[in-house]
Amino acid sequence: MSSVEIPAGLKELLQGYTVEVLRREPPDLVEFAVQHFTRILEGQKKNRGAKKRSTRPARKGVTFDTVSNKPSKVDDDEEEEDTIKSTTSKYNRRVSVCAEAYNPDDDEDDDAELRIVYPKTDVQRRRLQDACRDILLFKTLEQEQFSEVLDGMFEVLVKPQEHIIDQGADGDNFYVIEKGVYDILVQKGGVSVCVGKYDNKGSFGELALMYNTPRAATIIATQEGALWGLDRATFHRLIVRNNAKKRRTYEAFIECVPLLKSLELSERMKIVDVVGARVFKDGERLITQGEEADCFYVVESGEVKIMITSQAKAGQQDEVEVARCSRGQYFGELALVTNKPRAASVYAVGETKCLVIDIQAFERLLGPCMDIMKRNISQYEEQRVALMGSSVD
Ligand code: 1OR
Ligand code: 1OR
Repeated sequence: MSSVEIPAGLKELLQGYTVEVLRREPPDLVEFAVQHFTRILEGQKKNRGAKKRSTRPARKGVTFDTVSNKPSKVDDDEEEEDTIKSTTSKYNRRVSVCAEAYNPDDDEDDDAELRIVYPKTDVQRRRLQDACRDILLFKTLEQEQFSEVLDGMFEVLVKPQEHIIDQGADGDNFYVIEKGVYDILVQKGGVSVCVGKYDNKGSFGELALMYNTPRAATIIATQEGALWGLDRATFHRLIVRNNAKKRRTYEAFIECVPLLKSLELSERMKIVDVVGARVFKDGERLITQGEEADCFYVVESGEVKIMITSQAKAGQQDEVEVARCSRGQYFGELALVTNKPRAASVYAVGETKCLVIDIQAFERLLGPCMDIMKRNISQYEEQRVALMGSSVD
């Protein structure tokens, strides 16, 4: 049997072309192919020249004029890089793109990269920024990378009952929710079970892109909604690569968080992949008693104080400090475990940095630590009685 060797780069080259065809929907595929590959060739030539002048790796891209749909150059003095400008199309969400093997330390050849910019109106950009403000995956990005993420996002409007993601499918995009409610369904014993929902905030679709795995759940819109998508290649270039840095930064810290000791190293690293780092000013409130919960915290530096409001005599409200947490300790688990509102308010004491995990990742990754958390939770009641007596509500 004769064997055929596939030349290095062929797959990526053809996939790049396919992705652009699906995005741009050109009327003439052959003419578009000529333009597409000519631009790549020119980009490579230019890049080789740039490399001779500088040892800094340069990213390469293709430029589209949004209006004429013709290629045009965008000068970027600083970066010497070209940019794809492209409008969104219905195909953006369904482009099935390559399967990069997951290797966070893999420093791919930047030459093959395309930087995509979806032009946005001021109003769209503001809405996008609002939607992305609390997205944990973006919380460890440098400002420049974050701007590139925003540039690369495209708007997706969805209808009730629309399947945004189907379990088992290939991963195409990562999504940030602007509005809408989305059910999370997982197949259990051949039956689709609703295991949670996203309610007008959050993000999903990162797992298949991070680990090169089939989609782990089905996501269905329950009402009309709006999402912002980020394609696989851009997600890989900006988020997955940043994860490699995140792992190096947090590896030592996460190893010494007592709660996580029982986890395998790989399980701890999966937590690092999805955490966000947030810094709080002295006195800032991180959690408000009585509110709905959507995340869990581990203190990285500084300290927090836990305050309980008791409905004291004559309707007066008294906030009493009941505990403090410092480096390596966690809080915010109680409401997630009991599915109740927050039992206490939490404030930063001095500037405090916390790692934050969203409720879905908490449920997915911290199951093995549940016994420890439940044991500690059972002590809260004893401590409550000891601290505040039985008159507290
Ligand atoms: P994805 O790329 O695999 C489906 O596509 C997305 O659903 C997934 O990324 C997550 O972003 C999101 N288990 C797996 N994926 C989940 C889960 C989840 N929740 C949301 N997603 N679990 C539910 C936890 C509430 C665990 C189920 C056993
Ligand atoms: P949460 O999600 O309810 C507030 O948000 C967090 O404060 C809570 O999770 C715990 O992680 C943390 N009672 C209730 N919550 C406490 C307590 C506590 N301590 C820490 N938290 N008590 C502790 C006493 C040492 C009982 C106080 C009356």
